[in-house]
Amino acid sequence: MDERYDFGLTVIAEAGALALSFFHDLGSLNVTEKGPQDLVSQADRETEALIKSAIAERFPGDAFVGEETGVTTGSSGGTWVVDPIDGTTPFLLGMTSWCVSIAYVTDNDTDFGLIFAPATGDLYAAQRGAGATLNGQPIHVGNATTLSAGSTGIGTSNKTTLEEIIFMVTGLHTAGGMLYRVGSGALTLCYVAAGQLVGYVEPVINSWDCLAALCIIREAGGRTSPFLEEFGVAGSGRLVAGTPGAYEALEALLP
Ligand code: LIP
Repeated sequence: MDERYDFGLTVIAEAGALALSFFHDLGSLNVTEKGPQDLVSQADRETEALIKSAIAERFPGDAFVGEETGVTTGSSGGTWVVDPIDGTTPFLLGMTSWCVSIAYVTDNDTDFGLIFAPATGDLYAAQRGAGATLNGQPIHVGNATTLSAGSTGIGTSNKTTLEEIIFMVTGLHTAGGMLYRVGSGALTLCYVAAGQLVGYVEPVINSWDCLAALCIIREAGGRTSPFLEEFGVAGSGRLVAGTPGAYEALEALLP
């Protein structure tokens, strides 16, 4: 496992450097629409290709799930779950809130999660049972017991209904909370791990957007909904994560 963790650290640094080189030359990017408000560019595709080919070369028996290339089955029992650029919209707008996200899963549990935000240089990392770090320093969730104690991240995408948005925002406002959103679910979840947000909720999020960050939050002392058990390595569905004391209030924000 340590071999894969160390490899993950190397490959996320390389992937982040490649994505950053595209970020510094946004004008030359070929951008297409996968759906309403859902963009993809050469940067997403080439960054995923770099990660996927490095894994296939080093661990040919491992399975792979990536936002841009879908599922590649394996024989080892391990699966890499990758979002090459989470926060594609802020990335394409020249904003810094985007990241590379890599999780490694065995036996229906996440062994480690790595999230690198190249534009700021921040690396969030956690191995199951070993705690969570930001740039090598331990991080912990906050001690909020109510939503009014701080801000809460709310995720939306073209899969979110108007009713769900109204329900979440009404609940948060009624509870005295504040809404926080920067366009990257993975990175916002890391802010929960670092004690900067009370929690995060999203009615439908993809595995590649959240599995790495959920491992980081749990290792930082937070509570998360059982996303992997409920939806699997390549699934999507509801997500609740936050401080243990505010978890139930966060859960009540989803219809
Ligand atoms: C998106 C996230 C967004 C989240 C969406 C979606 P993308 O990913 O960053 O914050 O709410 O569910 O997954 O398209 O930027 O990789």
